[in-house]
Amino acid sequence: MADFDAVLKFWGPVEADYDNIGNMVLTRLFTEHPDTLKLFPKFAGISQGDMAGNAAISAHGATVLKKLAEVLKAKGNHATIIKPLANSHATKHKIAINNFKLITEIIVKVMQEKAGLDAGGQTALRNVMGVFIADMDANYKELGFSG
Ligand code: MNH
Repeated sequence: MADFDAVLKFWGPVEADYDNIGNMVLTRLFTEHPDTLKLFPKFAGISQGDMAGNAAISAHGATVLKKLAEVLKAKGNHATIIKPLANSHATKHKIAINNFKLITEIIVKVMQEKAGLDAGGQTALRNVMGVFIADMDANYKELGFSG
């Protein structure tokens, strides 16, 4: 089975609860990698203990996961989805590529816990994110962003 489909097989529980799963992904990213929080000016001042119940974090987590769903459902034909994303993350948000590797491992763990993502699904998700990150990086290089 193609990696995109192998991940989509486990997407139901994520899709059913974008706000909560999205919050879990970002809260865990900010907790395990505190420097990533500094990249989000709009979340400045939110303490670790308040993250789980923070509506703005839930809303942004949902935005990220919905965009990831678009990428998964495009099954490789994602150039037009990735281009504006690379543009904003390079030129506006200034997010170095390594951060996408960090969030990949967080999404793997959260989907393992909340969606039952099994070993095959975890490998498939890492593969999909590897392609996503390589394509983001190619766009970053075109833009001259060294991240
Ligand atoms: Mn990210 C905004 C998708 C990973 C930091 N991100 C957005 C937006 C989408 C999005 C959609 C809103 C539209 C836009 O500005 O382009 N982001 C993703 C996806 C992944 C992702 C699909 C990976 C999966 N983003 C990351 C990572 C970081 C990050 C990793 C940093 C650690 N993103 C941002 C910041 C914004 C943003 C900062 C702007 C937030 C705001 O102020 O509204």
